[in-house]
Amino acid sequence: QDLRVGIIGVGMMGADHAERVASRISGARLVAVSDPDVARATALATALDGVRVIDDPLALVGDAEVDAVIIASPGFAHAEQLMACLEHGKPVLCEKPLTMDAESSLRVVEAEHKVGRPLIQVGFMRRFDPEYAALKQLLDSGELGRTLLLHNVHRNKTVPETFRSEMIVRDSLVHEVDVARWLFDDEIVRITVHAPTPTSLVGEGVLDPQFAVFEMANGAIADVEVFVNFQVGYEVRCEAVAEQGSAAIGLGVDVLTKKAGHWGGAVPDDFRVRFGLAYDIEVQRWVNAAAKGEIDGPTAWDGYAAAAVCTAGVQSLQERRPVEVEMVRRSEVLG
Ligand code: ISE
Repeated sequence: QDLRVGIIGVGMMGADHAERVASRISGARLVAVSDPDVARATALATALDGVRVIDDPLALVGDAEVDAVIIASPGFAHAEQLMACLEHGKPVLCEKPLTMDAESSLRVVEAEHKVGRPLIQVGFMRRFDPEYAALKQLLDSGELGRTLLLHNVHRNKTVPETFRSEMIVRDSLVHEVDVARWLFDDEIVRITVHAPTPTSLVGEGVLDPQFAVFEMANGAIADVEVFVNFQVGYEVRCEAVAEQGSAAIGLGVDVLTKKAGHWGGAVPDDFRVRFGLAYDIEVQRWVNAAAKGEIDGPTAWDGYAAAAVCTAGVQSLQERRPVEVEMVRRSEVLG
């Protein structure tokens, strides 16, 4: 019996997941979609066989024919939709950010804890990217000694005009927040977000690029350049520096081509290409786990921790100073 999946939000990412579930994921069937843009949802449902449009996202969550939910709506809509999934006891894969700030994320973590079993998986897909996974494995093996530093680069070709300075922190930088927590297996205790004079290619008041420094509880440091209007294409790199060596991923070394006086390779346009395989692996593993009522990936706690760091990050950006991350202790909430 296939897992019957409903998707809330069929913008860029939701539509990508819809296509993925409908065509590439085994053991799952897309049965319903919901989007405030009903025409968009209807067009998508019509193109795929056997998919219903349910106007109200909360009705989709409660629908008897929906076993599990993918939330790909904008971040501000997540809290309510996640709570509904918990009420109905339905496994959910929620795109990042979990919610818009630390407080609301903590409420989600607490509500899930009351349910008594993990139902929420957060869409930090980089953990499933074969390159990142290999880096994690290498660092964990101890072969390079203790990891001291991470250098990260995160560039988008362009973003919509609605993507303001705070979104650069909450929607883009948040990935490196998760990567740093995951690779170091540690919490971030302080964050500083610097902003050089912005590129002239963004709207008034948008701070792009940004340069962030994360200080880990164990004393390690990660730096990140985020530049979401890079113009060239989508690039994500990470270099770990350890006591006995370094390791880098995301160098884009694919097929090196020489053509008409040039040499090089392709730069992808966006994350759907660069992380296509990561999303496939993420969703397949989520489906396999959800069929058993489980999750298999970043948890609501990871979403909360990332939200707490981003809340401090936005403050740092506004006040131009290092900001301590305020987080409750894990044992206080989860026992
Ligand atoms: C987007 O929302 C994502 O989540 C991508 O993974 C990220 O790289 C991009 O910067 C965001 O705009």
